[in-house]
Amino acid sequence: NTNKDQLKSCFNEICQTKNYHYTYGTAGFRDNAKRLDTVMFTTGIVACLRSLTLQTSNKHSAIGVMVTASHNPPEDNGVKIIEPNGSMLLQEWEPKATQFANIAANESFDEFYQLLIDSIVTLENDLNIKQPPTLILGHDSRDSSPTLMNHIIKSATLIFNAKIINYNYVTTPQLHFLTNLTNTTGTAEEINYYDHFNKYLSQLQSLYPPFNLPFDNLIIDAANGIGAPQVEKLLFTKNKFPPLNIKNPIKIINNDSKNPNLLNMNCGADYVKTNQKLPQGIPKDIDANSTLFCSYDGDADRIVFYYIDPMTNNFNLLDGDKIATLFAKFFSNLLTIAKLNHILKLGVVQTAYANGSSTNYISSKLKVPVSCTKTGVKHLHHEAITKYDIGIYFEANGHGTVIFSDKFHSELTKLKESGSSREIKTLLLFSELINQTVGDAMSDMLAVIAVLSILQLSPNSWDKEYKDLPNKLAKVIVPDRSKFITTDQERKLVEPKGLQPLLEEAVASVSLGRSFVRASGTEDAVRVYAEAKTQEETEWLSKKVCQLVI
Ligand code: 16G
Ligand code: ZN
Repeated sequence: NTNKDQLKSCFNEICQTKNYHYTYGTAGFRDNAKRLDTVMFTTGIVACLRSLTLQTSNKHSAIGVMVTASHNPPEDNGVKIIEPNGSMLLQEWEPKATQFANIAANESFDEFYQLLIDSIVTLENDLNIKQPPTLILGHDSRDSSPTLMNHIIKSATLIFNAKIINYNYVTTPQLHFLTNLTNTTGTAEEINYYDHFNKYLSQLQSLYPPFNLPFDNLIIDAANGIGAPQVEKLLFTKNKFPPLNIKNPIKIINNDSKNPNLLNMNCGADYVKTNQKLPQGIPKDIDANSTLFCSYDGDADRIVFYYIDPMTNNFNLLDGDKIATLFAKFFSNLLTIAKLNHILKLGVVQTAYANGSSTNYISSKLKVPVSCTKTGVKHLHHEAITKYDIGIYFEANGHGTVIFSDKFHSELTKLKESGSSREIKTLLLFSELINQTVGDAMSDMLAVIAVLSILQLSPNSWDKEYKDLPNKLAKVIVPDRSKFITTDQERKLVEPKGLQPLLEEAVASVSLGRSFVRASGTEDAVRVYAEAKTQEETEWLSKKVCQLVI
């Protein structure tokens, strides 16, 4: 019903980026913030269309939209759409998001207008639309985030008269959680997030008294991002439950979210994982011997842990693989004790980047099935949800969560009614303590701490379950990365033709060798992964494969 002239002037005012190609990729749209005006405007539209489409099928229909560029540098930003149940945008809708952005950036206003009208008319033919769409919004701590968010609000309200619920500063997983909660209960407040996770942690604490943490210090590196104020609220200011039993107060470092220029600079999960070293800002007076460290990324949907080995003083990373294996060991024991191991299927989902030792440990030692999928959370999530009753999925970089199936809930609820054991209660509490909508640094942190406390495992003994093979991830700039086509969950190259046999020959000449090549989904480059029994062989293999690729 909007006045076309009014829309045109708004379109002309906001959509300054022209002659540019956008793609809704693995994690939505992501780019330098200066080029995101047009795509923010169109994303507001696509999110509203998605909401209206769901309304026609009588489904929950409030849609989430998160403005963030995660671990990218401060000058970047991005946007992603969240389904009503808190999962990522349905893949079939990604091309529509891309199409709207590119028409707005490359065609005339009239063509853009036509596409909009056509999309709305298709929907309006369905008489079930009763209300305007609802958008649930949030953004990270970047300078550009509030302005970009306003572009989304502008198109959604002007064209669709959308109802806007804006949480402003939240982490990505908080927005996923709140989107799901709004749709299931009708309303949600940020405080519900803190209450939820603290409540279930507290119940676990009372199930396993005294629930002492098996280390004296916990240091959280918040990447100078939105995770900093939010974990502060989770652990301190908004926590109505008893605090964690730890000798020294928990410290949050790199917590300057008010200074967005510092975001992800020499700190955060990506920095620590890529450089395999401590972030800046570790307090000098910390007793490293008894400290568990962790780092979040810029929007707190990724976490890695680490510790310093008291014997060697070396930095040791406990990455996504180590988190997955810890959960696999823990849940597998619980299922066995509860005699549920033949009823509920436990499995781990990894990508080709998982260290070969971790895969071997899960399948040979824990005897738990492992699947491998393509890189990107949506692929792992899909596999975990369709294959397993307890589906543990983690990328090596620290993205991941655990998903519990409907069968899990129905079986356990049945048992709970007939007076349940501590194992049954524990399983049910973990299914709440873990944010199932998406990988969540804060929730994963609490769940890992809980497992370590229950098992009384120090960071060192957690790490000792298996030893990573030496590995190297290299980046190669090539003229055209789209020439690199893979199969077998990215583990084999089909094109350029002839490359795979050469690669296999190189792999065969080192012991325990493994290597694969894939085009990055987020950068204009090709990534080369190599691992082998020794550091020297790994270096050799990595160099050899990089030469083959160039
Ligand atoms: C995106 C993905 C992440 C993946 C990374 C790979 C999501 C939310 N994020 O950041 O899971 O590990 O891309 O990057 O799916 P690459 O394609 O450049 O190697
Ligand atoms: Zn992130």
